[in-house]
Amino acid sequence: MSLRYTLKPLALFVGAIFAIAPPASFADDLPVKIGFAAPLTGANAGYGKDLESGVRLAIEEANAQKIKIGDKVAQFTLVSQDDQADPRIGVQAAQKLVDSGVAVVVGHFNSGTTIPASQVYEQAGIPVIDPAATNPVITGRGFANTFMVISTDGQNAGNAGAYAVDVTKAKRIAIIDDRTAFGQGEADEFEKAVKAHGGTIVAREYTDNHAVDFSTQITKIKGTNADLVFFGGLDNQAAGFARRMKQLGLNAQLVGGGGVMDPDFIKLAGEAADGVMAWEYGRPLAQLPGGKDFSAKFKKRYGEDILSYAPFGYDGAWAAIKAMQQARSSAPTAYRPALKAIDFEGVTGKISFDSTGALKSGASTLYQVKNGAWVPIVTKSGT
Ligand code: ABU
Repeated sequence: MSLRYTLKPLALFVGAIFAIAPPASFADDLPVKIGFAAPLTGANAGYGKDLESGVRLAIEEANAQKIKIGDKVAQFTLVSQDDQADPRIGVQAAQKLVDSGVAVVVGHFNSGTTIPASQVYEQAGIPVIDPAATNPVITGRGFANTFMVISTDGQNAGNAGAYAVDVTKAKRIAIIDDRTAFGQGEADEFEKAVKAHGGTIVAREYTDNHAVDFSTQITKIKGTNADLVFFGGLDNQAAGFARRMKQLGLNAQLVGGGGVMDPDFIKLAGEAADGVMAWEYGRPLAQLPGGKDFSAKFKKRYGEDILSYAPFGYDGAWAAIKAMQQARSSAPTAYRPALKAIDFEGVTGKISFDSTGALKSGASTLYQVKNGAWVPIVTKSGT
């Protein structure tokens, strides 16, 4: 046998080894999947995509910084699921994320999907960091794997109720909600606070989150001579409600809870937007130390402005990354204690959790539409 024939199989074998073995730098990387779930289609898709953009930005930055987890450079990848704002699909999306081996989930957007989906994560032992859903039940069940980087409606709608009585001095308060876990939840918190501050509720009406005509409820509320109406629901319905209030001559102060203060409300409500108030979670981004930089970074990356909750998605992803870095592990059992004890200055403010996983020191801000723009009026700090 000639040397040529002896060496050929050896060369093929060595070639095959190099073909399948990744370069040393990749072999030393630690792949870490970060799950994300929110509505990416349907009426709430704008919120979901905005949140996803915030999470992706954090992941891209962490990869660029070559964050080390233990001795390895972490390679974070985003695994997204569209929960369509539907509780049943939300549970399926959560199970798909768990099955795909994510180390953490940042999500969801709706309280109605987050409440059942967080049970799936709890059973699987995978931490979920909620960047947007605000029903107090989310962190009220004593789950070890549920964390919130946004204030709850106990704080936000609670502030709204106290302010309506103590500062606006409303004497006859009406409430309408969309019967979702979010809208009804915040309306309940608003009502509790109004009553605790000695205010009077003259009407408690409801609609559903697909309704476009609010004539019946507005006519009833008008009949009570209400001077302030709280709307528990999201921006597009609140805009329709504001327009119809004006058409039917209900001259009361309209106040929204979270999810109303976004640019679409003003576009959709037109001139009926003027004077409307809304309570939003956190402090105005432009007033926070990293807020302006974050807005500029977001615009440069995506070519558009932040819609609403992207900064919370960004902070949620960084909370997980920092916890893994500190624990030197991406295994949930190993990094969960570090996540519970996390304490850092995010773009939305200080990120640290109380014993239930809720954001410590969450704030909320009252905005009002003036000359076609949302203007911050007052910020209430959390405890
Ligand atoms: N928190 C604003 C809207 C999302 C939700 O809680 O359903």
